[in-house]
Amino acid sequence: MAEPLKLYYFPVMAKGLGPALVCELSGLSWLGPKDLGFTRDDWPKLKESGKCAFGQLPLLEVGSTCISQSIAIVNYVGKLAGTEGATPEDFATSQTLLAEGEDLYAAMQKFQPTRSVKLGEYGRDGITLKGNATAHGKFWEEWVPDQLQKLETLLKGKSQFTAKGETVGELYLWAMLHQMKLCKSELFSATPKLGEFYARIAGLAGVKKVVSGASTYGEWEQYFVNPE
Ligand SMILES: N[C@@H](CCC(=O)N[C@@H](CS)C(=O)NCC(=O)O)C(=O)O
Repeated sequence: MAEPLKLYYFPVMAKGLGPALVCELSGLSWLGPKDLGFTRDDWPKLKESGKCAFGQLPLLEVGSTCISQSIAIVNYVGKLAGTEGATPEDFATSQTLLAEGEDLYAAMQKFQPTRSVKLGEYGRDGITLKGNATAHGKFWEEWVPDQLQKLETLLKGKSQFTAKGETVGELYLWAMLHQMKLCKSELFSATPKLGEFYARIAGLAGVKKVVSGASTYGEWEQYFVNPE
């Protein structure tokens, strides 16, 4: 039997949830932090090992191959498992959704508080300044609805973006939408088809297993939080 894929990340959803979902729904054998026995205390040693090309997690280790960057990780798993989109068109759609997932995540980083960084505070890098309350308000009132409407249009009246509906791009996008929905429960009130997409993916057995903390990944902490 092939060696399991090993996924290392912290117990926060942030950039871990997408890769974990993609690994679980790949049908391939994989190990996450819980079963690898990897905790935050082990991070300095792993960082020093040089296995993480950019000194950051997530890291996917496959035999002697180490893959950094969450997008590369999910694409690698998609290629191994055949979940990258069966046709050139579905492949392109999956890639589009990966990029959109990254845009949503980057925007959340700019405007939404996290467990450790409040509105208007500098991030851990000491350079990035989180938006203030006004920016936060505009983000949810203007930017987010506009992005969701564009995704609604891309769905063309369906509840899946591709024929299979479970490509790596769809799962990665879902991971970001899920983190947004935890901050705003009525997220899909103006985009019913996107709401159906969200609910359909949420109902998949593998997704339930990962999100509930019952997978090899272990339990999750919410990363983005609402202002106090
Ligand atoms: N572009 C990278 C970003 C990864 C990233 O920002 N990782 C952070 C956690 S979300 C990290 O490893 N922080 C710990 C550190 O820098 O020491 C990706 O998508 O994989």
